[in-house]
Amino acid sequence: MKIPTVLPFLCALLFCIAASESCSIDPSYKGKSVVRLTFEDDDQKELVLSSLSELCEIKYVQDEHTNPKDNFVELIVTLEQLLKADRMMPRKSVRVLVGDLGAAINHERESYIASPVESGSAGDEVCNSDKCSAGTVTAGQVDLEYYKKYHTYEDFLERWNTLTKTYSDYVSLETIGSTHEGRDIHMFRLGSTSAEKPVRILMNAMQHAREWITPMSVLFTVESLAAQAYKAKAWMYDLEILIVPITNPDGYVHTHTTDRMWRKNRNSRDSCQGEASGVDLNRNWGTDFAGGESTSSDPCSDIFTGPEAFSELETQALKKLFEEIEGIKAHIDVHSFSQLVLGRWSYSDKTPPNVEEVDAVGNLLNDKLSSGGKTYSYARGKTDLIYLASGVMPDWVTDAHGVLSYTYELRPKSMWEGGFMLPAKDIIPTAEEFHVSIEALIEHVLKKH
Ligand code: 0X9
Ligand code: ZN
Repeated sequence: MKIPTVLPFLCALLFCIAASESCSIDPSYKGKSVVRLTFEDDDQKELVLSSLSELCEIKYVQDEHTNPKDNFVELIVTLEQLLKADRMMPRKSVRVLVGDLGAAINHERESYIASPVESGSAGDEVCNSDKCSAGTVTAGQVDLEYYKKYHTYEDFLERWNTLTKTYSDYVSLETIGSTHEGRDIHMFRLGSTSAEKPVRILMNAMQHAREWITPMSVLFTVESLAAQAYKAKAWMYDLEILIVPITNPDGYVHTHTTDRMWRKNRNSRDSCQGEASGVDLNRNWGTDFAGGESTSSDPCSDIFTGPEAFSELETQALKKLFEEIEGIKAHIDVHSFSQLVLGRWSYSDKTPPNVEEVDAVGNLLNDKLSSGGKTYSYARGKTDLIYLASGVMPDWVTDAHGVLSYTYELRPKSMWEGGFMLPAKDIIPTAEEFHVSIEALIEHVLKKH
Protein backbone atom coordinates (compact mmCIF):
# COMPACT_ATOMS: atom_id res chain seq x y z
CA MET A 1 0.00 0.00 0.00
CA LYS A 2 2.92 2.27 0.46
CA ILE A 3 3.90 2.31 -3.17
CA PRO A 4 1.06 4.50 -4.54
CA THR A 5 1.59 7.17 -1.89
CA VAL A 6 5.34 7.26 -2.26
CA LEU A 7 5.40 7.08 -6.04
CA PRO A 8 4.03 10.53 -6.79
CA PHE A 9 6.39 11.96 -4.22
CA LEU A 10 9.34 10.18 -5.80
CA CYS A 11 8.31 11.29 -9.27
CA ALA A 12 7.94 14.85 -8.08
CA LEU A 13 11.35 14.68 -6.49
CA LEU A 14 12.96 13.26 -9.62
CA PHE A 15 11.20 15.84 -11.76
CA CYS A 16 12.38 18.52 -9.41
CA ILE A 17 16.01 17.42 -9.61
CA ALA A 18 15.87 17.05 -13.38
CA ALA A 19 14.14 20.41 -13.77
CA SER A 20 16.54 22.31 -11.59
CA GLU A 21 19.43 20.95 -13.60
CA SER A 22 18.07 21.55 -17.07
CA CYS A 23 15.02 23.77 -17.07
CA SER A 24 15.44 27.18 -18.58
CA ILE A 25 12.60 29.21 -20.00
CA ASP A 26 12.74 29.06 -23.78
CA PRO A 27 12.42 32.36 -25.67
CA SER A 28 9.19 31.38 -27.38
CA TYR A 29 7.56 31.69 -23.92
CA LYS A 30 4.96 29.19 -25.12
CA GLY A 31 2.55 28.40 -22.32
CA LYS A 32 4.47 30.55 -19.83
CA SER A 33 2.68 33.08 -17.63
CA VAL A 34 3.68 36.41 -16.19
CA VAL A 35 2.85 36.51 -12.54
CA ARG A 36 3.17 39.03 -9.74
CA LEU A 37 3.97 37.59 -6.32
CA THR A 38 3.47 39.89 -3.36
CA PHE A 39 5.30 38.78 -0.24
CA GLU A 40 4.51 39.33 3.42
CA ASP A 41 8.18 39.60 4.33
CA ASP A 42 11.67 38.78 3.06
CA ASP A 43 11.64 35.32 4.65
CA GLN A 44 8.58 34.32 2.67
CA LYS A 45 10.12 35.83 -0.45
CA GLU A 46 13.29 33.78 -0.05
CA LEU A 47 11.39 30.58 0.66
CA VAL A 48 9.02 30.89 -2.29
CA LEU A 49 11.68 31.99 -4.78
CA SER A 50 14.06 29.21 -3.79
CA SER A 51 11.26 26.63 -4.11
CA LEU A 52 10.33 27.93 -7.55
CA SER A 53 13.96 27.89 -8.66
CA GLU A 54 14.11 24.18 -7.82
CA LEU A 55 11.55 23.62 -10.58
CA CYS A 56 13.00 25.93 -13.23
CA GLU A 57 15.18 29.03 -13.55
CA ILE A 58 13.69 32.16 -12.04
CA LYS A 59 13.11 34.64 -14.83
CA TYR A 60 12.32 38.13 -13.65
CA VAL A 61 10.41 40.22 -16.07
CA GLN A 62 10.58 43.47 -14.21
CA ASP A 63 12.27 42.97 -10.88
CA GLU A 64 13.82 46.39 -11.29
CA HIS A 65 10.42 47.98 -11.04
CA THR A 66 9.65 46.38 -7.75
CA ASN A 67 7.90 48.99 -5.72
CA PRO A 68 10.08 49.27 -2.62
CA LYS A 69 6.98 49.73 -0.48
CA ASP A 70 5.10 46.67 -1.75
CA ASN A 71 7.36 43.67 -1.59
CA PHE A 72 6.60 42.08 -4.95
CA VAL A 73 8.35 40.57 -7.95
CA GLU A 74 7.11 39.92 -11.46
CA LEU A 75 8.24 36.63 -12.97
CA ILE A 76 7.84 34.58 -16.12
CA VAL A 77 6.87 31.14 -14.84
CA THR A 78 6.06 27.65 -16.02
CA LEU A 79 2.73 26.10 -15.12
CA GLU A 80 4.44 24.02 -12.41
CA GLN A 81 5.95 27.14 -10.86
CA LEU A 82 2.62 28.91 -10.97
CA LEU A 83 0.87 26.03 -9.23
CA LYS A 84 3.60 25.82 -6.63
CA ALA A 85 3.42 29.54 -5.88
CA ASP A 86 -0.33 29.17 -5.59
CA ARG A 87 0.11 26.40 -3.05
CA MET A 88 2.69 28.29 -1.00
CA MET A 89 1.04 31.67 -0.84
CA PRO A 90 -2.42 33.11 -0.15
CA ARG A 91 -4.42 33.35 -3.36
CA LYS A 92 -4.61 37.15 -3.30
CA SER A 93 -0.78 37.36 -3.31
CA VAL A 94 -0.47 35.51 -6.64
CA ARG A 95 -1.70 37.63 -9.53
CA VAL A 96 -1.48 36.34 -13.09
CA LEU A 97 -0.70 39.36 -15.30
CA VAL A 98 -0.39 37.54 -18.64
CA GLY A 99 -1.89 34.07 -18.93
CA ASP A 100 0.09 32.91 -21.97
CA LEU A 101 3.05 35.11 -22.79
CA GLY A 102 3.92 33.10 -25.92
CA ALA A 103 0.42 33.67 -27.29
CA ALA A 104 0.62 37.39 -26.47
CA ILE A 105 3.93 37.65 -28.36
CA ASN A 106 2.45 35.85 -31.37
CA HIS A 107 -0.55 38.14 -31.32
CA GLU A 108 1.73 41.16 -31.27
CA ARG A 109 3.74 39.78 -34.19
CA GLU A 110 0.62 39.09 -36.25
CA SER A 111 -1.35 42.23 -35.46
CA TYR A 112 0.95 44.98 -34.24
CA ILE A 113 4.00 44.87 -36.52
CA ALA A 114 3.75 46.53 -39.91
CA SER A 115 4.38 44.12 -42.76
CA PRO A 116 7.00 45.15 -45.34
CA VAL A 117 4.17 46.06 -47.74
CA GLU A 118 2.62 48.42 -45.23
CA SER A 119 5.81 50.14 -44.24
CA GLY A 120 7.99 49.79 -47.33
CA SER A 121 8.67 52.05 -50.28
CA ALA A 122 8.49 55.14 -48.13
CA GLY A 123 8.38 58.25 -50.25
CA ASP A 124 8.80 56.29 -53.45
CA GLU A 125 7.06 58.04 -56.32
CA VAL A 126 5.83 54.72 -57.68
CA CYS A 127 4.17 54.08 -54.37
CA ASN A 128 0.85 55.82 -54.74
CA SER A 129 -1.57 53.09 -53.74
CA ASP A 130 -3.24 52.63 -50.37
CA LYS A 131 -0.86 49.81 -49.57
CA CYS A 132 2.05 52.17 -49.41
CA SER A 133 0.35 54.98 -47.51
CA ALA A 134 1.87 53.93 -44.17
CA GLY A 135 5.30 54.68 -45.52
CA THR A 136 4.65 58.01 -47.14
CA VAL A 137 6.30 61.18 -45.86
CA THR A 138 4.73 64.44 -46.96
CA ALA A 139 6.69 67.56 -46.08
CA GLY A 140 4.99 69.61 -43.37
CA GLN A 141 2.79 66.75 -42.12
CA VAL A 142 3.18 63.98 -39.60
CA ASP A 143 2.09 60.72 -41.15
CA LEU A 144 -0.03 59.10 -38.44
CA GLU A 145 -0.51 55.90 -40.44
CA TYR A 146 3.08 54.95 -39.77
CA TYR A 147 2.47 55.11 -36.02
CA LYS A 148 -0.42 52.66 -35.98
CA LYS A 149 1.98 49.72 -35.82
CA TYR A 150 5.48 48.82 -34.70
CA HIS A 151 8.29 48.45 -37.25
CA THR A 152 11.27 46.23 -37.85
CA TYR A 153 14.79 47.60 -37.86
CA GLU A 154 14.94 47.49 -41.69
CA ASP A 155 11.70 49.44 -41.95
CA PHE A 156 13.03 52.04 -39.58
CA LEU A 157 16.18 52.47 -41.67
CA GLU A 158 14.09 53.08 -44.76
CA ARG A 159 11.88 55.55 -42.98
CA TRP A 160 14.79 57.44 -41.44
CA ASN A 161 16.44 57.86 -44.84
CA THR A 162 13.23 59.06 -46.42
CA LEU A 163 12.84 61.66 -43.71
CA THR A 164 16.28 63.06 -44.37
CA LYS A 165 15.47 63.31 -48.08
CA THR A 166 12.14 65.01 -47.45
CA TYR A 167 13.61 67.48 -44.97
CA SER A 168 17.15 67.73 -46.25
CA ASP A 169 17.49 71.38 -45.14
CA TYR A 170 17.12 70.63 -41.45
CA VAL A 171 17.28 66.88 -40.84
CA SER A 172 20.34 64.73 -41.31
CA LEU A 173 21.22 61.20 -40.24
CA GLU A 174 24.71 60.41 -39.03
CA THR A 175 26.46 57.23 -37.98
CA ILE A 176 27.91 57.67 -34.51
CA GLY A 177 29.33 54.18 -34.04
CA SER A 178 28.73 50.55 -34.77
CA THR A 179 27.77 47.51 -32.75
CA HIS A 180 29.17 44.13 -31.88
CA GLU A 181 27.19 42.54 -34.74
CA GLY A 182 28.29 45.29 -37.13
CA ARG A 183 25.19 47.46 -37.31
CA ASP A 184 25.47 51.23 -37.46
CA ILE A 185 24.20 53.34 -34.59
CA HIS A 186 22.39 56.32 -36.09
CA MET A 187 21.69 59.82 -34.87
CA PHE A 188 19.33 62.43 -36.27
CA ARG A 189 20.53 66.02 -36.23
CA LEU A 190 17.70 68.50 -36.48
CA GLY A 191 17.98 72.22 -36.68
CA SER A 192 19.69 75.07 -38.32
CA THR A 193 23.25 74.85 -39.44
CA SER A 194 23.48 78.63 -39.53
CA ALA A 195 23.77 79.34 -35.80
CA GLU A 196 27.37 79.56 -34.67
CA LYS A 197 26.79 78.13 -31.23
CA PRO A 198 23.42 76.44 -31.16
CA VAL A 199 21.86 75.31 -27.93
CA ARG A 200 21.61 71.55 -28.04
CA ILE A 201 19.36 68.87 -26.57
CA LEU A 202 20.24 65.20 -26.88
CA MET A 203 17.86 62.26 -26.57
CA ASN A 204 18.48 58.57 -26.98
CA ALA A 205 16.01 55.72 -26.97
CA MET A 206 16.25 51.99 -26.62
CA GLN A 207 19.28 51.20 -24.57
CA HIS A 208 16.97 48.34 -23.66
CA ALA A 209 15.94 46.23 -26.64
CA ARG A 210 12.46 45.18 -25.57
CA GLU A 211 11.17 48.73 -25.00
CA TRP A 212 9.57 49.02 -28.43
CA ILE A 213 7.55 52.15 -27.79
CA THR A 214 10.71 54.24 -27.34
CA PRO A 215 12.03 54.50 -30.95
CA MET A 216 8.45 55.06 -32.14
CA SER A 217 8.06 57.98 -29.74
CA VAL A 218 11.35 59.69 -30.54
CA LEU A 219 10.78 59.23 -34.28
CA PHE A 220 7.39 60.90 -33.93
CA THR A 221 9.18 63.86 -32.37
CA VAL A 222 11.71 63.95 -35.22
CA GLU A 223 8.84 64.07 -37.72
CA SER A 224 6.86 66.61 -35.73
CA LEU A 225 9.81 68.97 -35.30
CA ALA A 226 10.78 68.58 -38.95
CA ALA A 227 7.23 69.35 -40.07
CA GLN A 228 7.18 72.36 -37.78
CA ALA A 229 10.53 73.59 -39.08
CA TYR A 230 9.29 73.19 -42.65
CA LYS A 231 6.33 75.43 -41.91
CA ALA A 232 8.03 78.01 -39.65
CA LYS A 233 11.76 77.84 -40.02
CA ALA A 234 12.64 80.59 -37.56
CA TRP A 235 12.17 78.64 -34.36
CA MET A 236 15.09 76.36 -35.06
CA TYR A 237 17.73 78.98 -35.72
CA ASP A 238 19.43 78.76 -32.34
CA LEU A 239 18.67 75.17 -31.64
CA GLU A 240 19.92 71.74 -32.54
CA ILE A 241 18.18 68.54 -31.45
CA LEU A 242 20.18 65.33 -31.53
CA ILE A 243 18.21 62.08 -31.44
CA VAL A 244 19.57 58.54 -31.31
CA PRO A 245 16.43 56.50 -32.03
CA ILE A 246 17.89 53.03 -31.44
CA THR A 247 20.92 52.88 -29.18
CA ASN A 248 20.94 49.08 -29.18
CA PRO A 249 20.12 47.88 -32.73
CA ASP A 250 21.51 44.35 -32.23
CA GLY A 251 19.26 43.86 -29.22
CA TYR A 252 16.27 45.27 -31.10
CA VAL A 253 16.76 42.86 -34.00
CA HIS A 254 17.07 40.02 -31.47
CA THR A 255 13.67 40.93 -29.98
CA HIS A 256 12.15 40.49 -33.44
CA THR A 257 13.97 37.31 -34.42
CA THR A 258 14.44 35.37 -31.21
CA ASP A 259 13.46 36.70 -27.80
CA ARG A 260 10.85 39.44 -27.42
CA MET A 261 11.87 39.96 -23.79
CA TRP A 262 15.58 40.58 -24.50
CA ARG A 263 16.95 43.66 -22.70
CA LYS A 264 20.73 43.81 -23.15
CA ASN A 265 23.03 44.28 -26.14
CA ARG A 266 24.33 41.18 -27.96
CA ASN A 267 27.97 41.14 -26.95
CA SER A 268 29.26 37.58 -26.93
CA ARG A 269 32.40 38.23 -24.87
CA ASP A 270 30.76 36.31 -22.03
CA SER A 271 28.30 33.53 -22.47
CA CYS A 272 25.22 32.37 -20.64
CA GLN A 273 24.15 28.77 -21.18
CA GLY A 274 26.18 28.74 -24.39
CA GLU A 275 24.59 31.93 -25.79
CA ALA A 276 25.84 35.50 -26.02
CA SER A 277 25.29 36.99 -22.58
CA GLY A 278 24.98 40.61 -23.65
CA VAL A 279 25.53 43.56 -21.33
CA ASP A 280 22.92 45.84 -19.79
CA LEU A 281 23.93 49.11 -21.46
CA ASN A 282 22.22 51.10 -18.73
CA ARG A 283 24.56 49.60 -16.13
CA ASN A 284 27.71 50.20 -18.19
CA TRP A 285 28.18 53.95 -17.54
CA GLY A 286 31.01 55.41 -15.52
CA THR A 287 29.23 56.88 -12.49
CA ASP A 288 29.05 54.38 -9.62
CA PHE A 289 29.83 51.62 -12.14
CA ALA A 290 29.04 48.18 -10.64
CA GLY A 291 28.16 50.04 -7.47
CA GLY A 292 25.77 47.42 -6.20
CA GLU A 293 22.42 49.12 -6.71
CA SER A 294 20.50 46.92 -9.16
CA THR A 295 23.66 45.53 -10.76
CA SER A 296 25.09 42.08 -11.32
CA SER A 297 28.41 40.55 -12.32
CA ASP A 298 26.60 37.42 -13.53
CA PRO A 299 26.57 37.35 -17.35
CA CYS A 300 23.18 35.62 -17.24
CA SER A 301 21.59 38.47 -15.33
CA ASP A 302 19.50 41.08 -17.11
CA ILE A 303 21.41 43.72 -15.16
CA PHE A 304 24.90 42.44 -16.03
CA THR A 305 27.26 45.42 -15.92
CA GLY A 306 29.96 44.14 -18.29
CA PRO A 307 33.63 43.96 -17.23
CA GLU A 308 34.25 47.68 -16.89
CA ALA A 309 32.60 51.02 -17.48
CA PHE A 310 32.22 51.78 -21.20
CA SER A 311 33.23 48.28 -22.22
CA GLU A 312 30.46 48.38 -24.83
CA LEU A 313 30.54 49.94 -28.29
CA GLU A 314 27.10 51.49 -27.80
CA THR A 315 27.99 53.31 -24.57
CA GLN A 316 31.32 54.35 -26.10
CA ALA A 317 29.52 55.88 -29.10
CA LEU A 318 27.23 57.97 -26.91
CA LYS A 319 30.03 58.94 -24.53
CA LYS A 320 31.97 60.29 -27.50
CA LEU A 321 29.04 62.51 -28.45
CA PHE A 322 29.12 64.22 -25.08
CA GLU A 323 32.87 64.65 -25.33
CA GLU A 324 32.89 66.01 -28.87
CA ILE A 325 29.71 68.05 -29.18
CA GLU A 326 29.59 71.31 -27.29
CA GLY A 327 26.57 73.10 -25.93
CA ILE A 328 24.38 70.16 -24.88
CA LYS A 329 22.09 71.69 -22.27
CA ALA A 330 19.68 68.85 -21.60
CA HIS A 331 19.45 65.11 -22.13
CA ILE A 332 16.69 62.51 -21.99
CA ASP A 333 17.30 58.76 -21.84
CA VAL A 334 14.07 57.21 -23.07
CA HIS A 335 12.82 53.88 -21.63
CA SER A 336 9.59 52.09 -20.91
CA PHE A 337 7.55 51.23 -18.92
CA SER A 338 5.95 52.66 -15.72
CA GLN A 339 5.02 56.26 -16.63
CA LEU A 340 7.81 57.97 -14.73
CA VAL A 341 10.21 60.89 -15.04
CA LEU A 342 13.34 60.19 -13.01
CA GLY A 343 15.76 62.92 -11.99
CA ARG A 344 19.25 62.57 -10.62
CA TRP A 345 20.66 60.75 -8.87
CA SER A 346 19.74 57.21 -9.77
CA TYR A 347 22.46 55.58 -7.70
CA SER A 348 21.96 57.47 -4.48
CA ASP A 349 19.66 59.64 -2.42
CA LYS A 350 22.23 62.43 -2.36
CA THR A 351 20.92 65.84 -3.34
CA PRO A 352 21.94 66.66 -6.93
CA PRO A 353 23.49 69.98 -7.99
CA ASN A 354 20.86 72.58 -8.95
CA VAL A 355 18.24 70.55 -7.15
CA GLU A 356 15.59 73.27 -7.55
CA GLU A 357 15.97 73.25 -11.32
CA VAL A 358 16.16 69.43 -11.44
CA ASP A 359 12.86 69.16 -9.57
CA ALA A 360 11.14 72.08 -11.32
CA VAL A 361 11.96 70.82 -14.83
CA GLY A 362 11.27 67.21 -13.79
CA ASN A 363 7.81 68.21 -12.57
CA LEU A 364 7.20 70.29 -15.70
CA LEU A 365 8.13 67.42 -18.01
CA ASN A 366 6.02 65.10 -15.92
CA ASP A 367 2.96 67.38 -16.22
CA LYS A 368 3.41 67.55 -19.98
CA LEU A 369 3.73 63.78 -20.26
CA SER A 370 0.50 63.51 -18.28
CA SER A 371 -1.31 65.76 -20.81
CA GLY A 372 -2.54 62.74 -22.78
CA GLY A 373 -4.73 61.61 -19.89
CA LYS A 374 -2.38 59.09 -18.25
CA THR A 375 -0.74 59.91 -14.94
CA TYR A 376 3.04 60.00 -14.91
CA SER A 377 5.04 60.57 -11.70
CA TYR A 378 8.27 62.43 -11.05
CA ALA A 379 10.87 61.07 -8.62
CA ARG A 380 14.59 61.05 -7.90
CA GLY A 381 16.76 58.88 -5.66
CA LYS A 382 14.97 56.04 -3.95
CA THR A 383 11.24 56.48 -3.42
CA ASP A 384 8.16 54.34 -3.23
CA LEU A 385 8.15 54.44 -7.01
CA ILE A 386 11.69 53.45 -7.91
CA TYR A 387 14.72 51.50 -6.77
CA LEU A 388 18.27 52.88 -6.96
CA ALA A 389 20.47 51.89 -9.91
CA SER A 390 24.26 52.16 -10.38
CA GLY A 391 26.10 52.89 -13.63
CA VAL A 392 23.16 54.43 -15.49
CA MET A 393 23.47 56.93 -18.30
CA PRO A 394 21.82 60.10 -16.94
CA ASP A 395 23.91 59.96 -13.75
CA TRP A 396 27.07 59.98 -15.87
CA VAL A 397 25.72 62.75 -18.13
CA THR A 398 25.17 64.98 -15.10
CA ASP A 399 28.25 63.84 -13.22
CA ALA A 400 30.77 64.05 -16.08
CA HIS A 401 29.27 66.92 -18.08
CA GLY A 402 27.02 68.87 -15.70
CA VAL A 403 24.09 68.42 -18.08
CA LEU A 404 20.50 68.35 -16.87
CA SER A 405 19.44 64.77 -17.55
CA TYR A 406 16.36 62.62 -16.99
CA THR A 407 15.20 59.06 -17.48
CA TYR A 408 11.76 58.72 -19.01
CA GLU A 409 9.73 55.57 -18.53
CA LEU A 410 6.90 55.79 -21.06
CA ARG A 411 3.55 53.95 -21.13
CA PRO A 412 2.11 51.73 -19.88
CA LYS A 413 1.92 51.99 -16.10
CA SER A 414 2.17 48.27 -15.44
CA MET A 415 2.73 44.81 -16.81
CA TRP A 416 -1.00 44.36 -16.45
CA GLU A 417 -1.50 46.88 -19.30
CA GLY A 418 1.02 45.16 -21.57
CA GLY A 419 4.39 46.10 -20.06
CA PHE A 420 6.95 46.15 -22.87
CA MET A 421 4.23 45.03 -25.27
CA LEU A 422 2.22 48.22 -25.27
CA PRO A 423 -0.82 47.71 -27.53
CA ALA A 424 -0.34 49.36 -30.92
CA LYS A 425 -3.35 51.63 -30.41
CA ASP A 426 -1.39 53.37 -27.65
CA ILE A 427 1.61 54.26 -29.84
CA ILE A 428 0.19 57.56 -31.10
CA PRO A 429 -1.05 58.91 -27.74
CA THR A 430 2.25 57.93 -26.10
CA ALA A 431 4.28 59.55 -28.87
CA GLU A 432 2.13 62.67 -28.72
CA GLU A 433 2.54 63.19 -24.98
CA PHE A 434 6.26 62.53 -25.36
CA HIS A 435 6.43 65.24 -28.01
CA VAL A 436 4.50 67.71 -25.83
CA SER A 437 7.06 67.18 -23.07
CA ILE A 438 9.98 67.70 -25.46
CA GLU A 439 8.47 70.98 -26.65
CA ALA A 440 8.37 72.12 -23.03
CA LEU A 441 12.00 71.10 -22.58
CA ILE A 442 12.99 73.04 -25.70
CA GLU A 443 11.18 76.11 -24.39
CA HIS A 444 12.90 75.81 -21.03
CA VAL A 445 16.34 75.43 -22.56
CA LEU A 446 15.87 78.31 -25.02
CA LYS A 447 14.59 80.60 -22.28
CA LYS A 448 17.57 79.83 -20.08
CA HIS A 449 20.40 80.04 -22.62
O1 0X9 B 1 16.66 50.02 -14.69
C1 0X9 B 1 16.82 50.81 -15.62
O2 0X9 B 1 17.84 50.85 -16.30
C2 0X9 B 1 15.71 51.81 -15.92
N1 0X9 B 1 14.43 51.16 -15.88
S1 0X9 B 1 14.03 50.03 -17.00
O3 0X9 B 1 12.87 49.34 -16.57
N2 0X9 B 1 13.65 50.75 -18.36
O4 0X9 B 1 15.13 49.17 -17.19
C3 0X9 B 1 15.72 52.92 -14.91
C4 0X9 B 1 17.03 53.65 -14.80
C5 0X9 B 1 16.99 54.80 -13.83
N3 0X9 B 1 16.81 54.26 -12.54
C6 0X9 B 1 16.64 54.92 -11.40
N4 0X9 B 1 16.55 56.20 -11.35
N5 0X9 B 1 16.55 54.19 -10.37
ZN1 ZN C 1 14.90 50.50 -19.95
